[in-house]
Amino acid sequence: MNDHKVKAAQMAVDLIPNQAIVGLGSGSTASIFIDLLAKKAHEEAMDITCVATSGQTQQLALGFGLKVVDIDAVDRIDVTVDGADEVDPDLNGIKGGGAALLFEKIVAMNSQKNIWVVDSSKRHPRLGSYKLPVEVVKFGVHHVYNYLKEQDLKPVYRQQEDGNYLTTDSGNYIIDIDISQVDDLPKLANELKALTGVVEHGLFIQVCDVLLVGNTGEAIYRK
Ligand code: ABF
Repeated sequence: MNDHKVKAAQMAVDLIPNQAIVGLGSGSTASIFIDLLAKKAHEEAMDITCVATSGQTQQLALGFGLKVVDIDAVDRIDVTVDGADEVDPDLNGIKGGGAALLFEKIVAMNSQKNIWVVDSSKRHPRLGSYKLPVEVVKFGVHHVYNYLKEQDLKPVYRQQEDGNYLTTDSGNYIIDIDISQVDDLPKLANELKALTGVVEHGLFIQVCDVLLVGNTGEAIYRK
């Protein structure tokens, strides 16, 4: 296990109160968080209810003995702990490298507090080194692809190892785009959301409340 990820995950576990309803992120650091949360909940007989951001996370959490319920079985989510692919100084980020961006965003937008667990390699002065995932319904996907290409966003279909297009938990495709030359990211976020066929994108603007950086031990709060 990567020590930096463990440290960030442990810092997040320390912020989870008893009786919390917790959103569980996806990805490797979130998986460590889930492991450590399950251990703490067991040792301290905590009453924790969880909501998962992917099928994989749900299976993992259930395997660790956590109580996982459907998102629509709860009226609130107190806090969500998730990873990120890239984070800027304002705590805006790119997520979705694991193709779980849609459920990650639904859980995040319905959470009172969002904590991201990263190491400092994820921190960049501006977003765009990492490709931005865009989740698109299968029907008519090539028209969305062509549009993104016309916009010079260099779209690439996300593929599985067998060469087939990757399909998300919701049965959609992912197109990764290059936003390194885009200056107005909130505008791009709105434009992507307005595109027919686009279900969601991985730009998370003003969503993260607290960034926990494993290798430096920093807790950075959004201003
Ligand atoms: C998830 O975690 C995804 O959005 C993201 O792709 C992934 C990155 O995290 P890690 O580096 O911890 O695997 O939240």
